[in-house]
Amino acid sequence: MKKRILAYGRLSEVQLAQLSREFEVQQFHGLASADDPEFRAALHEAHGLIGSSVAIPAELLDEAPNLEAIASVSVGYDNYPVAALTQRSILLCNTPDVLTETTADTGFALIMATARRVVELADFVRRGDWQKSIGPAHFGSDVHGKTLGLVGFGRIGAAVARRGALGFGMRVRYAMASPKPALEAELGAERRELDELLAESDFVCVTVPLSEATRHLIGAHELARMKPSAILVNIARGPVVDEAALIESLEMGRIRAAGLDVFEQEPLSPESPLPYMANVVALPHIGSATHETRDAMAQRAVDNLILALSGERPISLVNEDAWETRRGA
Ligand code: 8YV
Repeated sequence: MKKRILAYGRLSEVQLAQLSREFEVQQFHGLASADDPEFRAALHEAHGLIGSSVAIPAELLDEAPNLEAIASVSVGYDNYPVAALTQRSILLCNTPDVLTETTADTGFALIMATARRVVELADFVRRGDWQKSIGPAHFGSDVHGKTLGLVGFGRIGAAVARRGALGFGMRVRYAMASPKPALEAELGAERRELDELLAESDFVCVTVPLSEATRHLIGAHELARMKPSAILVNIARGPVVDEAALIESLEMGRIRAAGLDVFEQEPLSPESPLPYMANVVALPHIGSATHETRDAMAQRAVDNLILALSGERPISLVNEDAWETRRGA
């Protein structure tokens, strides 16, 4: 009998057909929450899950006695109860690598857009306010030759740094990561304590994963360390930055601007002032959102799930310990 999987992410026809050859597939289009009664009921029989952007709380696992693997269409796994999954030997798979360059492109787009005030000034033209040659009130600041500080220096942080160092002649500093001698040699990057990096950087780009250790890592104290001319970019997870403290810093002119792809609440609450602030560029979590990359992520998740449910090691596995127990079992 075929194993049963629940699919709640966007998959191509080809990917669905690939899954259907192996499994009984039940699709949930537009699933907003794991609380959905139909989804909860289906969990009882499910061996695998594939999807993203839906938080799976640990309690829900009691309703999924047959679950063997989850293939998330994302690199981040803050939506999953990793310890509880490992304890039950449920494999958690993610999609690193295939989205690194695209997400770094998004980071750089935010660096450029905030520094050169691209969105604000495009709006200025759209409103018909461009009546004479612009002056210093509309000037931005240079990106090339400046100091780029990466908070987190994993795959995506390194890819942003590479763009800065090799494309824009930027000095690269990094914090919240173990020493990376190869990247130091390649990019001239230097490791700093977080406070030092914040004080030194013209652009602070947050790329660290969300965990209890990084929740509100950038708060009022950290923002106060930044130069008044500096710009904060967040392409990681909203809760890594204390949003209330950030709004206050921006309003008081304690930092110059922010480029944000992620927020404490997503979709962003209509009450949030952030999208309406002239010195903020707010994007709807588009980090990896290109046709090519989302397709590659979905394919990686499909491949991970097929391998996991046929007893083979998935390509990208978050909880190695669960694999060890399953293999030993
Ligand atoms: C999207 C992401 O949130 O991969 C991640 O961790 O943040 C994203 O690419 C989404 O999960 C895409 O399906």
